Amino acid sequence: MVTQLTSNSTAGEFRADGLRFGVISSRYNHSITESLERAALAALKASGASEKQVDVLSVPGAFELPLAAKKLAEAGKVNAIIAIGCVIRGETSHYDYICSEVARGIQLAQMDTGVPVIFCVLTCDTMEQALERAGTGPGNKGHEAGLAAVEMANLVRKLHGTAPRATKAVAKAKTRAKARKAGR
Ligand code: INI
Repeated sequence: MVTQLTSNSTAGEFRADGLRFGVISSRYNHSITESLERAALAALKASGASEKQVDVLSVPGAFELPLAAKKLAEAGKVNAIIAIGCVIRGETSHYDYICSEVARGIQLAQMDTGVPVIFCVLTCDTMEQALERAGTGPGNKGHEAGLAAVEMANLVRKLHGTAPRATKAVAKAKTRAKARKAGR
């Protein structure tokens, strides 16, 4: 049977049943990150995740998110991770280094491990901008990150489920073709 790669069949679902999540929050700009964390946890809960299904960790700043995410992913206990941080542009180039390394590191962590790591790191010019993206309501980026985590966890689980079957089917077809050639 061919699985249709349409948005209906593989775009993932928004149910958290049977899934486990990791939430890693940076303490830097804590007033913002705690609001993002709250919204992410609320989105997980709204998707059906109980507290037992979610591990919450904390790191000093956004720069530490990639390593923590990679280690958590490698531990093999979660289906998706939400990496939360807030970097605000200052007078120096520190901001640019942190932003690019965090984005790159998070992407590497998910590509190396196969565990989705959702990028919930605000990169803002001002605290006002950060407050706008971490306010109450669905505009909060933590909410978006929670939903993305559930969707990606479902999608990866689904794709893992179909790959071995597809591989087996191809192997069987090859065996049959060989047997036909050999006249058996
Ligand atoms: N960490 C942040 O998460 N946000 C920032 O805005 C920030 N600034 O501006 O410096 C920041 N710095 C700390 C950094 O993430 C590391 O924790 C630190 O350099 C130790 O490695």
